[in-house]
Amino acid sequence: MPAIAIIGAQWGDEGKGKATDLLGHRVDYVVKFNGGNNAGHTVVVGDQKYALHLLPSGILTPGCTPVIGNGVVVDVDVLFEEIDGLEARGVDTSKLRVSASAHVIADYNRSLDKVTERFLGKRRIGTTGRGIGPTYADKMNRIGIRIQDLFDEKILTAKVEGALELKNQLLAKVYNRRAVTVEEAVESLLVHADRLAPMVCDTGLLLNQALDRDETVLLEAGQATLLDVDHGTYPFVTSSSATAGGACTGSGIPPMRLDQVIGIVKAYTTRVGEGPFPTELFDEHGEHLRSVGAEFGTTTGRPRRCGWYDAVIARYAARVNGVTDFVLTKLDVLTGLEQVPVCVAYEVDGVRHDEMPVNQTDFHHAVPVYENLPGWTEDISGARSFDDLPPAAQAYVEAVEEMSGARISAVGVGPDRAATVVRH
Ligand code: 2SA
Ligand code: GDP
Ligand code: MG
Repeated sequence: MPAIAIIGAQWGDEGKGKATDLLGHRVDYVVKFNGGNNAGHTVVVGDQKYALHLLPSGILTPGCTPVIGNGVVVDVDVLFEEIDGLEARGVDTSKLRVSASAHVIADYNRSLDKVTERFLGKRRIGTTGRGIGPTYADKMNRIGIRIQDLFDEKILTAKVEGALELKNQLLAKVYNRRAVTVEEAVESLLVHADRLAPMVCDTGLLLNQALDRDETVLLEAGQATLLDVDHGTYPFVTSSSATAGGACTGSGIPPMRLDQVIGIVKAYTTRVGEGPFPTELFDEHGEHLRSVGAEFGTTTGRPRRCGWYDAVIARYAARVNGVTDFVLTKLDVLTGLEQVPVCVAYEVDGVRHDEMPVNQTDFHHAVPVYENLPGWTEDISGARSFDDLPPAAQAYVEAVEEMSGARISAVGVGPDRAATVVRH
């Protein structure tokens, strides 16, 4: 399988990091293609726990080359903090390659993200405050700073001047903040330039040449389908393309070279930040999922909103991404529940919807139609084959598979790399 994409099928935190890490030993390159250090992937290897943000999860697999693709926005300070943190724990990061065309998160965009959220008040998005939105806005506005600009101070200064022209007006006139000087912005952008230089290359060329040699490339999404700027619950989304299409634009690998799209889907649903969430629970069941599932942001520590599995969303993700296989994660978290409701459709103003309503207002009013599936009490964390699962857990997996539009190839039964039931 030369090119495989791993995509989040819900609102993120489905366990993409673990899935990527699991496949790591079979692949030559792992590519992050969207987002930045808003992402948080927790990977557990034996008694070691790693929280990755900007670095692709493949960095933990010796022999695998991690790549930061052109679709990523890079906070260079965070990049080196993360590299130093991993090196201190004995992880070799020397193979890392960074796209010359990736955009850079400047200090002023980090500040703008935070100040905009405060300014929006009740209309805030609930961003991670990492400067993601303003940096992608600059990219689309064609006033962004790219990695390659960091190696020519004259060009960088001219670009920063251009970027700050409007921004300083906004900061001063709307947000009542002091203006940022070109000199201070350039100085902070250049802090790590020398250290960064040897890692930078044309990653699109690198990856296509690897595919020409029949090597395997794994494209790892940050965030997820419902947070995608085009296909998500806009405006409560991130600012990048987190779906399979984004895997191509964010890496330079053409669509016809993608062989497999793996959708990662949790056995229930979570969301962090604002925005609609039809199956959200506000009772003791929601509390159960949050505490047993340890549902707290990997990047910000925010408690995640929790709810039942939503098959409408899963079918939507299967369609938008062309999912060939699902990995159903965190099935163990459902253990002990008498019954497990699963949302099979919505009702909006008395009308049944089997597909995601295209109109955002309808989605805000969607009332889940539930089917109740029997629960199980047996500890499933030691299961390694489908037959090891109790009949009710097997039936849950089969029912969810039937509803969700693609086969479930693996099931997660614990955070550890090994705690996985492989079916196909
Ligand atoms: P941003 O910062 O502009 O990307 O925020 C916009 C929306 O995207 C959501 N978002 C996320 N949702 C889930 N997980 C994410 N990563 C971290 C994690 C989050 C954390 O793995 O736990 O630690 O809080 C992530 N990143 C962005 C965000 O909540 C906004 O709704
Ligand atoms: P990502 O952003 O999609 O990579 O997901 P996160 O790492 O933010 O959140 C997923 C969390 O669930 C992490 O803490 C993982 O260690 C954990 N996890 C992944 N798969 C499983 C599983 O099958 N069972 C349990 N109990 N935890 C899991
Ligand atoms: Mg996460």
